[in-house]
Amino acid sequence: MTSSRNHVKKYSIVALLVALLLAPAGVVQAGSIFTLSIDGSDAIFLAGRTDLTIPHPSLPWNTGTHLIRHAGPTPEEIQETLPPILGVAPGDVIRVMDPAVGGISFFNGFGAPLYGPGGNGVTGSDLTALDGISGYKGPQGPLVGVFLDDSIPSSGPAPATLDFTPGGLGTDFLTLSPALRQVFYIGDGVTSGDVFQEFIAPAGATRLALGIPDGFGFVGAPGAYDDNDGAYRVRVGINTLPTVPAPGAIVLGAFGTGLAGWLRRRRAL
Ligand SMILES: [Ca+2]
Ligand SMILES: [Ca+2]
Repeated sequence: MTSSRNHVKKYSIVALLVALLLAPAGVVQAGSIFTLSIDGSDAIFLAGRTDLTIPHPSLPWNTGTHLIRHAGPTPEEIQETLPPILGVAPGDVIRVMDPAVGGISFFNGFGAPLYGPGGNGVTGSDLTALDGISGYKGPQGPLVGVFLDDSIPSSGPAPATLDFTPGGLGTDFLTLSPALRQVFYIGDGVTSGDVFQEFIAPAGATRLALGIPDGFGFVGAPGAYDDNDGAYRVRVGINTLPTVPAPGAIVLGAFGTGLAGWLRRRRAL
């Protein structure tokens, strides 16, 4: 009897997966939660740039598309990385949880000061666009996102730069509907009242990239990633509230490895 019930359960799961796979594009799916590790090298301005070959850290970028680097070697000699990407559909509601695990260094030298997804301050960064990806204006070095379609954002014009300083949108909005290729502040994912902020995927969106906006003094042309080190972990809910994973929860693939590290660090706190 138990065995038969288990079979029914397995078939139900298979049926659910098949239904999800067969669902027409553009239909909002049931919610999913992901754990992502964001590295200091995850350059938001390289979102979706699978056309690029990122030069060795000891070399400058060639002419054309480039991120500015330090003139000489940095202690870290970090090579920029393409930011991690999640699949989304138009109308999806994205929420992000900051479980306060890890931190990112933006300056020469390893370790402190380390910043979490909230970044530093409420203003101080004003970065220009790179090819098809918009600029960024707001707090220094926070977690940011950008929605993409299936194309490579290798050419402009980039959309307008959103202003997340107190004189603009600020960082305490409840809902935000950015355009494709328009970099947006995520921060720690909640308002000052501890309410999850909602980021709505625009028409045409198939992907969401999460990363870091950096530049010399956090101003001007994007770059200065080559002295960033460290990482932090966030939980991303698509059409559902992100939650802290329960110990022993079923996890799949690389996600499981990340979760194991996350749990280890939690226990160490
Ligand atoms: Ca830096
Ligand atoms: Ca550093």
